[in-house]
Amino acid sequence: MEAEAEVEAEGTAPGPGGTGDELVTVGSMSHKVAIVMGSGSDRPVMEKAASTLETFGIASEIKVLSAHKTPDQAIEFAATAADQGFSVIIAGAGKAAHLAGVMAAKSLLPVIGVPINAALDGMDALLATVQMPTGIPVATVAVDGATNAALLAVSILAVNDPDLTAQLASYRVELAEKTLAG
Ligand code: RP5
Repeated sequence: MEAEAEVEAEGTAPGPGGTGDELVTVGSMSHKVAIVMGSGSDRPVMEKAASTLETFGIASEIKVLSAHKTPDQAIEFAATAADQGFSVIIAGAGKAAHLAGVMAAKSLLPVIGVPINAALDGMDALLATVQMPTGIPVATVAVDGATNAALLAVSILAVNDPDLTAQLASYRVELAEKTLAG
């Protein structure tokens, strides 16, 4: 009950349209991350974001939405993502990759862009994702960098979540140990 009150106070409870069933409680906080991609062909890369979030106990929902093929649905999702209880949007797309930009244009949530290598070694998608005009930022990770996108989402969510911060610190310690072990 106390935890519920805290969640409501923080404004992270699901809004209208969100069932709440997908939410996973991390400490006293609940987080839900949206993972959107321009095509089903992006799924093998973008599923790494979902699995990374899962290791931190963070719920995610994967959706295929194209800035070009399903623009109305993409815009509708971005415009309602916050009300659906999402705290961060991770958007992956290849080629002329406008999906992350469209998400950022229609949502005030932090948007993390993943350029997908679908052509030209991903350079086309990298530039399309990272070169946002001033005022509408997309935090862009490396080509096919879905794992880092998830870790950046964890960092964002951890700012007001000490338990998640502790998990992230443990992750970094393990990473250092693995690196030193060669
Ligand atoms: C982009 O074009 C998608 O994000 C994908 O990376 C790429 C190829 O899409 P498909 O032709 O496989 O649908 O829109």
